[in-house]
Amino acid sequence: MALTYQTAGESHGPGLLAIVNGLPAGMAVDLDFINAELARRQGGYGRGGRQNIETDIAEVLSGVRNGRTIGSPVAMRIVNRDSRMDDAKRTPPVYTPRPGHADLAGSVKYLTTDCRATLERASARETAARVAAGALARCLLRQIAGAPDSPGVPIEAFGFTRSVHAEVSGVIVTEQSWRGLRSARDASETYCPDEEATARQREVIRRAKVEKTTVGGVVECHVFGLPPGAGSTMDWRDRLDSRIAAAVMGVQAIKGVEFGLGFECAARFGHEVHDPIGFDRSRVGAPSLGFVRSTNNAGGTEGGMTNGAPLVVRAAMKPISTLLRGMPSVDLNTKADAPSAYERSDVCAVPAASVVIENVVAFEVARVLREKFAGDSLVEIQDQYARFMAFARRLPLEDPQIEASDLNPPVKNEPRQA
Ligand code: EPS
Repeated sequence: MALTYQTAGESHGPGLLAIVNGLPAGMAVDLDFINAELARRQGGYGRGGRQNIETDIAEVLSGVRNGRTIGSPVAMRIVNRDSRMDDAKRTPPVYTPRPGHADLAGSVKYLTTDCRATLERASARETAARVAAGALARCLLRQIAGAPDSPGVPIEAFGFTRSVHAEVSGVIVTEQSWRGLRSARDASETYCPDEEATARQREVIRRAKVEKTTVGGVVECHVFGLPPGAGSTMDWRDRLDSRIAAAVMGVQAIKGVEFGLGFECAARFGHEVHDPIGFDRSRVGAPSLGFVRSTNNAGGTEGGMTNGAPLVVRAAMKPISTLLRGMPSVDLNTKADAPSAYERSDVCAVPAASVVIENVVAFEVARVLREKFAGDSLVEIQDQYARFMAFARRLPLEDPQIEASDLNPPVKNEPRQA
């Protein structure tokens, strides 16, 4: 069954909804984890006043019984405390579109000069619902390798702020270091696991605020514990990298996405780009099956599939388009020049975007794993996962059919009694 999600809701409407379909039955739902991710998304230096009003908590409306999924769609609701969309005084029409926002294109699309309806849905408030969906899918990632008789390594995602404006952190993230870095990230006001870079990033955000402008940056996400072979090379729509790119580009204010070395690989020779393949017998039990790469320029994906190395995705976020200083624009009613509208907003939402990207990337990973390891219940999926890993570790299989029956003895068909 396909793992999918749908969100609904406006920034100043009554609330947001996320509906996740295709989760197996029997999966433990860690609501504390989901809510911790929602709280993290609300934080970070540079956020505006809205986050002092909201307390994002996911309320599960369906699909869960006694803390476990039952196979039906899981609907989650996040209430908007600042709900006032129908109050014309507090939420007036907007006639001067903000350059960089959905205002102009959306108002023309819906044949109105009021940008309000479009901007309410275009608002990045909606990312709260995507974080809830992604964090729910991460419960599956953490349990998929957990077959009772052969427990494996849980699949974990780790996102952080790489840069704000030109203030870049050189921090190196590895399979060994990421858990420690996660604590450093959580102690950082910009969600960057590098104290010195955090101070520089904080300063550039502060400066942007003083100058009544906004600032963007780059966020990075790593996914650990992935086996090779998830995703597909057979159809461009099923490639893991194309799905992740679509999911990441679908996040508000994201203008670019890259994997591993990314755009830099275009300026290098082949031998300087491709990651040499080695084999380490002592690591056969790892999710990578013992295949080792001295570099990870591919970012963990080759041919649209995981290759056993950690997935590394980066996304570039533009500065938020609501500027206190305004930008040249026109009044859509009169067509006369007028500065763009200002509404309370964030100066920088790069830290929040690192949480969003971490969760939307994780959802796509869960989606391809769900496709490879089918079944209606978690135990079936865990069993398939363990079986696949067992086969892969035994490669080369002499005759896959015989090997398969070896692992799974066929049920004998007794001749029917007359
Ligand atoms: C946003 C404008 C601001 C942000 C909002 C995204 O909202 P408001 O106008 O109510 O202050 O705070 O983001 C969120 C509310 C959120 O939870 O992330 C926009 O126009 O995109």
